[in-house]
Amino acid sequence: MTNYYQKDIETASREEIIRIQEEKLRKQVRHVYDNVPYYRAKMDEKGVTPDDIQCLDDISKLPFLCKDDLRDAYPYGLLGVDLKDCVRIQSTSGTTGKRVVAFYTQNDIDIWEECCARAIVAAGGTKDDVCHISYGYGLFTGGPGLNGGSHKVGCLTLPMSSGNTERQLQFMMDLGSTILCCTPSYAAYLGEALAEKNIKPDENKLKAGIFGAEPWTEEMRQSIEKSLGIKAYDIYGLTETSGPGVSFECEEQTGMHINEDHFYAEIIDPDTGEVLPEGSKGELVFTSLDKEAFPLLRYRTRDICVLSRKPCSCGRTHVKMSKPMGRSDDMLIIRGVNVFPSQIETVLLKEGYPPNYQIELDRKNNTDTFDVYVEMSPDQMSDKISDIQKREKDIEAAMRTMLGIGPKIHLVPVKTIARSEGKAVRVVDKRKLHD
Ligand code: DLL
Repeated sequence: MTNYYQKDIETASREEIIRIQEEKLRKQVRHVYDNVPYYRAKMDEKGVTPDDIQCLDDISKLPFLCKDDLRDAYPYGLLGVDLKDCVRIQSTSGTTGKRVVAFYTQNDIDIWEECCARAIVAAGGTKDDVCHISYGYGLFTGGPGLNGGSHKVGCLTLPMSSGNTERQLQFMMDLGSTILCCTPSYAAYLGEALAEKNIKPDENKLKAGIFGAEPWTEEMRQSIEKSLGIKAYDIYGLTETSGPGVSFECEEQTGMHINEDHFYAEIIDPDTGEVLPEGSKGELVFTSLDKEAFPLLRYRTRDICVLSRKPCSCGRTHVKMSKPMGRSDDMLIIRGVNVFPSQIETVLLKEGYPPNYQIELDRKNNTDTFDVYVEMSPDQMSDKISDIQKREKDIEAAMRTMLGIGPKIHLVPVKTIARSEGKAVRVVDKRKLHD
């Protein structure tokens, strides 16, 4: 039987969802126009007033917001309420440029935590669970968001934060963690660390994992499920829209339900900005329908995905987004060919390698070089150079078929590639240094 955290709204009819969205949208556009001069100027420039926005289709009249706007308006320019009414700040994990700083009222926090609670319940969470949270705490939204959601569900919450793998494993085993929340790359690492201690997947009490904050493939899902003996669920979100819990997977695992009573999603052509019909692949754009402190309208996420309204066997009626297939700004262009790191991950896991790899790009004699360092598992290690060389050639051929371009593969020994406790660093692009 499917459990829901907020059944009425999670299974509401389409008419009801549209009614709620339109009502909230009208109010939100007015709120933003009256309280956020930065966005009001953008609306004025486009000649749109709040009265022009009556139904969902009217949303396309509104201007977009993108990361550059957030940088221009940093830190307070997009605030929708007085600072004294805010109770929290969170920020992105970005390492370049100015970080995005997001603000929350208490009401914003409550809604955010409810969204995370929906995700935990969809992954089978109840108040009988021990929810082990290894997302980073602090400015990053992962730890605080899932922590709040876990409290709302009534789980026994273990605020582990990331790092100190030894202690993670000890608490997991001693306290009987049943749900693990962290990045997929850290989940893979924890699985590896358990195996090194000769702890078999069925010796831990974990039943489910809620993994997100970075792209991961179906192959990676299977590998984590096997190493930890769990069912692995995806969760998506971004700091700009509050954090994790914008969308989450249910037991059907054919996409993530977007919490449509709080976020209105559109797919646009990233080049022209044109809104695309359902089922098209394009850039995901979100309008937060009820955020008070940081109410972004038509925010361009840069994440490329597809939306689907096919009925779901779990009974939830909210639209589903596919796993992000990449970001319009982190798609790699190598010798003119578009490559997403996720395609490389798919090939490697299909070929039986562990999910530890790093892509290195450089430019020599005006040509891109494309190297992929891939770790072998202990049983793949070999003393025979010819064995390794053959395997490298096999992977190169599989990559060429998938990508249309062949990287140079370097098989490296176990533990050569740095493990990540948060988001994994998959790409090192040295070409930028020479530009
Ligand atoms: O990563 C929020 C989060 C925390 C989501 C914990 C899920 C779990 P940011 O640091 O602002 O926020 O990064 C947001 O990460 O635009 C996507 O490109 C990427 N991302 C987030 N979740 C997923 C996912 C958090 N499930 C950016 N799959 C987003 C693929 C994801 N990419």
